[in-house]
Amino acid sequence: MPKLVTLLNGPNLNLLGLRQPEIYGRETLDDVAAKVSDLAEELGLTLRALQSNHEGQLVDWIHEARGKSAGIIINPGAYSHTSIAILDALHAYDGPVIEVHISNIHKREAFRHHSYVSARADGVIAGCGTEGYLLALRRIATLLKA
Ligand code: CA2
Repeated sequence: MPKLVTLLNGPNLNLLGLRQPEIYGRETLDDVAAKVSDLAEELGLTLRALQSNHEGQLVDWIHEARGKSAGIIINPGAYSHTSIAILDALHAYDGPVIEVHISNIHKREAFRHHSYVSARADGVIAGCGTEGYLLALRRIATLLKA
C-alpha cells in the first residue's frame, strides 16, 4: 500500500488563483492539489488534500493523521501567526511535517514574520510560490526513505 501524505491548507487558501494573483499566483487550489497528487504518485505516495477556514477542523485533521498518514505538508495560512492549538496538535503527531508559505512571509508585514508552526516543522519553505508544495512533498519523500 502506498504511504499516505496529508496536505493541509488553512484559511482563505480556497481563494487561490481567484484574488491577489500578484502575491499568490494564478493557480487555483484544485490545480495545486492535482499537481501535488501527480507528483505523489510518481514518488510512490498517495495524497490526501484538505482545506479549511476553521482552526478546529485543521486540528481534527492533524489528529486523524496520527497513525494513518506518513507525513504532513501544511500551509496554515494566517493561523501560522496565531495558533498554538495547531502547534500543539502537530506536537502530538510523529511523522515529518513541512510548513509551506506561498509568499515570502519575511519580506512582508512584521506580523507575518513569526510562525508558531515553525517550532514543530522539520522544514519551512516560503516564497517559492505554489512550487513550494512540490518541494515539500519531495522533502517528505526523502525523509520517509531515510
Ligand atoms: O504565503 C502564504 O502562503 C501565507 O500562508 C498565506 C496566508 C497569509 O495569511 C500568510 O501570512 C502567508 C493568506 C492566505 C490567503 O490566501 C489568499 C489567496 C488568494 C486570494 C486571497 C487570499
